[in-house]
Amino acid sequence: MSSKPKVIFVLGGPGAGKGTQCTKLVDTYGFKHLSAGDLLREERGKAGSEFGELIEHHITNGTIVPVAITCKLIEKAMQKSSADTFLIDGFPRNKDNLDGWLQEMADKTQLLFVLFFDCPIDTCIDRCLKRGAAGSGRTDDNLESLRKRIVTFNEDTLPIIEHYKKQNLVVTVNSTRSEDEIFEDVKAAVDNVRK
Ligand code: UP5
Ligand code: MG
Repeated sequence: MSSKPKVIFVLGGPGAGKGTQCTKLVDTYGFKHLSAGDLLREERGKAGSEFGELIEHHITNGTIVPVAITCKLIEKAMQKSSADTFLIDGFPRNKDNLDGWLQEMADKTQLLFVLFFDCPIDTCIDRCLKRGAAGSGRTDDNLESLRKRIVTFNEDTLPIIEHYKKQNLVVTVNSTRSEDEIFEDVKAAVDNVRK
């Protein structure tokens, strides 16, 4: 058996429920959850970070931060943890991300599968706007940023999901239902690869 850290990529449009379902997976299986977006927001907030402005620009415009920055943050966070399985949430989201991961991290990890939360655009927008109205503080929970995030998802991230579908590595979960109903499918997907 491989002793490399195991990885599950978690993908889906903005507000599809990636973070919500990852929290449930952490509670049930003890995986380590690494949201690439959270890592970038944390780096943006660090005093003196040389990447703060660049990250903020990409986040509000719904575009994607260069992989060298994101991949390094993920690698550092993985090194800090002793978990054997990592949920990498919101990454890889374009070809630059995928190429960077393949170059730097693929050999050091074992990809178990890609969990794809399939969510209609209207639901994505609705959830993120509600979260913004409830005081998320996220600079991209507004209609203007959301429209851009959706375009980026359709144009740049869907091809990555297609790439992994060709390798039979994608489990698609309909994420319009209740959190608990969705989680039943998520657990089944995880249990299936751990058999
Ligand atoms: N909610 C969740 N599930 C629900 C359900 N079943 N029914 C009803 N409501 C539900 O959920 C969103 C909201 O919906 C919450 O209020 C939740 O309660 C509710 P959440 O679980 O937070 O969804 P998630 O898919 O995690 O949404 P998020 O907004 O985080 O997704 P994004 O992919 O847009 O955001 P992320 O943080 O990953 O990235 C943000 C930006 O960072 C990107 O646009 C990009 O600019 C940058 N980025 C990079 O450049 N590179 C990266 O690798 C990653 C990010
Ligand atoms: Mg999230």
